[in-house]
Amino acid sequence: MIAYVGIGANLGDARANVLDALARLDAYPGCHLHAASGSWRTAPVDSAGDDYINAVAAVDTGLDAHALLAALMDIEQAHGRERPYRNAPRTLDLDLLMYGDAVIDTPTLVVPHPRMHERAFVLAPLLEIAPDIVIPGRGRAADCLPGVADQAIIKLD
Ligand code: PH2
Ligand code: MG
Ligand code: MG
Repeated sequence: MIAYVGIGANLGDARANVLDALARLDAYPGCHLHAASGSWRTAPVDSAGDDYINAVAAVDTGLDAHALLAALMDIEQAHGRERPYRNAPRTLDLDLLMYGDAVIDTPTLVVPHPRMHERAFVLAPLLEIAPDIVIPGRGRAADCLPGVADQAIIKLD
């Protein structure tokens, strides 16, 4: 199964944290990194603090969606993630964006991520590694880009 994971950080050495998250996803039991976007500097959306560094990973995994979510939380914890309030600045945030073409709606996990189609910091890196991807229930990710054109993002070298 190919799952797409959104990676974000805006606390500490955010750029290094994003790269470390990619390495940890590749090393995690039952997961392999299939593809990774570049890093993007993005203005905070509904959130305070510094600009974020964002990326998206495609993970080839034998884990089911809930086990993968637990793996993501495990990796966040390895970076000392704290949650003092909603959308607080964070050392590392890993969001399960898509799990194949599955539609999942449980109290602990909603897939596709309900806001991914309205966030440039998700769509731009996702389209780098999956230009033709369709978000179940939303349509082609590329068609969502015009709706987020006002959000400031810059691809880093
Ligand atoms: N994550 C959020 C809220 N706002 N803004 C940017 N630019 N990047 C993020 O990763 C992000 C955000 C909640 O997880
Ligand atoms: Mg998030
Ligand atoms: Mg999160």
